[in-house]
Order: sequence, then C-alpha cells, then structure tokens
Amino acid sequence: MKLSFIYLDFPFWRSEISKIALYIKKIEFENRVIMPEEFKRVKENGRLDDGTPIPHHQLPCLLVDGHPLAQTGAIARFCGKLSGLYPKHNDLLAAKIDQFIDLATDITVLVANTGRDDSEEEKQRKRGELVNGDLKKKLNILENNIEINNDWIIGPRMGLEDITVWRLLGWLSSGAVDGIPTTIINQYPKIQKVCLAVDNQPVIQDWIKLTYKEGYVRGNYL
Ligand SMILES: N[C@@H](CCC(=O)N[C@@H](CS)C(=O)NCC(=O)O)C(=O)O
Repeated sequence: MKLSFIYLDFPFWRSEISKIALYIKKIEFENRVIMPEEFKRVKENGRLDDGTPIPHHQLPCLLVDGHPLAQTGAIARFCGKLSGLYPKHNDLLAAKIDQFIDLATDITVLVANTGRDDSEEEKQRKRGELVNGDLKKKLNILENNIEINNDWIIGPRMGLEDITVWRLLGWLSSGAVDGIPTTIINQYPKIQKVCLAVDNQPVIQDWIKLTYKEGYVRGNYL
C-alpha cells in the first residue's frame, strides 16, 4: 500500500497523530509539504498544483494508493488501525478515543475562529476573552475527562488520544498562537502529565529529532 501524506510545513496535531502512528509501526509514507502559496490555490481549487485532488479543499489529506482521504479524524483512524494505536474490534474503546480527537477539533476551531478577520488589536482582545472564557471551560472539560492510568488517558499504553493532546496543547502553549499565554496549561496537572509522558517516549524523541526544525518550541509543559 502506498501512502502519501499531504500537509503544511508545521507539526500540528491534525497531521502529527497520523504521521506518528505510522512512524511508530515503521510504516513508510511519503511526506508531502505544501507551502502557503500552493495552499491558497488548494483551498480555492481543491487540487494540488500537480492535479492531485484534495477532496474537502482542506489539509491534511492522505493518498492511499492514489485515493485521496480528507478529514483529520478519518485519516487518524485509518492510520491508527494500520499501526495498532486504534482498535479494529473494540467499538467502545474506539469511541472513547474518538471523543478526544473530536474535543481537540472543537478546541482548535474555537481558537482558530477567534479574531480571524479582525485587526491584530481586536484579535488579541478576543483571544484574551477566550482564554478566560470558552477556552478555559474546554480545557477544564478535557482535564476532568482524563482518567490517568499509568500516565495515559485510556488504558495501559500511549494511544492516538495521548498524541493528540500532546500536540494540541503543545501548540497552544508554544507562544506561537496570538493572545494565548505560554502558561495556558499550568493549572491542568493531568494534561501536563500526559504531555510530559508522550514527550518522554523514546519513539517520540526519535520523531522529534528526525522531523522538527532546530529550535522549534513544541510546548511549555516541560
Ligand atoms: N474538518 C477538517 C478541518 C481541517 C482544517 O481546517 N485544516 C486547515 C489547515 S490546518 C485548513 O485546511 N484550512 C483551510 C480551510 O478550512 O479553508 C479536518 O478535521 O481535517
């Protein structure tokens, strides 16, 4: 099976959960990085410049033997099943994992849509409100739904849900998101514990060395 992963030049959770799942199982995939100019055209046309279809005009997109798959969750489940990080025959466990992927989507949309078309000043103001309002509520919900079990959110091993939380909160606390303080997760000990546990995995450290740019701040939970 030939896998080709298409995403932006940024290790965001939407792509990292799937890429890392494949990497953990040593499943080879082509890593196609789309730069901002081409991404503008993808959003407009639903195609890469070489004609590859991007069905939802959004990234990530995974080509499986040339068939394009859209949507973060769909791609993550597909890659998770290939790698053993997502169950094939346990519907309850699968749904428990889905909850965290979907909550990560809600949090991402909340942040990304705040201040989107506003001036820098207005965006900072709205993000400030978000940090003390809706984002705080969502992070409290996340914290309260983590049942730490040997470091992991669900079960005895690291799963897709842990990688999701690690990269989502890494992004949020990195200082790279306008108006979101790097201390954003200081008051959430369970979220911090998950982030640290994922970060400390040798396979994750290998992935970071292999793919993250020198000096990239992957979060402030350390
Ligand atoms: N529902 C999609 C959303 C993906 C998404 O918003 N991706 C961003 C890049 S991180 C994007 O393509 N934005 C352009 C747009 O939505 O027009 C998913 O879960 O994959």
